[in-house]
Amino acid sequence: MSVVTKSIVNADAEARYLSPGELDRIKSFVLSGERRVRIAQTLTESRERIVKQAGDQLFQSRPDIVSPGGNAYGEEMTATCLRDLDYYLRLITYGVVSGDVTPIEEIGIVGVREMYNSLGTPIPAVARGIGAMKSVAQSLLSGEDASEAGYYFDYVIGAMQ
Ligand SMILES: CCC1=C(C)/C(=C/C2=NC(=C\c3[nH]c(/C=C4\NC(=O)[C@H](C)[C@H]4CC)c(C)c3CCC(=O)O)/C(CCC(=O)O)=C2C)NC1=O
Repeated sequence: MSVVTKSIVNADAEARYLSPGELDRIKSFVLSGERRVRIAQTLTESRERIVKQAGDQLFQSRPDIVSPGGNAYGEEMTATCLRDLDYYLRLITYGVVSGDVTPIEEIGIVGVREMYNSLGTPIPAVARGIGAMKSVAQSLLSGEDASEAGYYFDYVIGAMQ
């Protein structure tokens, strides 16, 4: 939910106008809109490159996961692993656009530890893959945009600790 939707839900629950504080937060959300959309566009346009380069970095630093017995061993499993990275990049663009981690949390974080544990997927390696996507993505963005985007990557990485 964006700060706009959230504020309206809260205000209407009390049948009141939006408070000055809420209007201030909405103002900064609106003013940062162009930047957030620009970041999401760059991430979306560069998604293949970001996922591929991050995957290469991950498999170089953790060759065990793509070796026999590894969770991402074999063409199909490796492709599924890259697909998961792509899923998280997509969710990160949702977060960037809405200025809120809630969509990332609801779609990709709730229950994720249990899921990966049941699949035998090493969670620290997933976190490392997200970290690699972060550095590739940040290399494609200007300073301020890179740090804004970094916040959402860090949120996913933190949730996987
Ligand atoms: C949008 C929200 C969402 C997420 C996050 C998601 C993840 C997800 N990853 C899965 C599998 C998987 N995920 C991985 C990922 C990896 N293995 C590794 O060693 C690496 C560290 C890592 C890649 C970075 C692999 C290899 C599988 C297949 C495991 C198997 O079938 O045994 C599965 C099981 C079903 C399937 O194969 O599709 C789910 C549900 N699905 C969703 O709908």
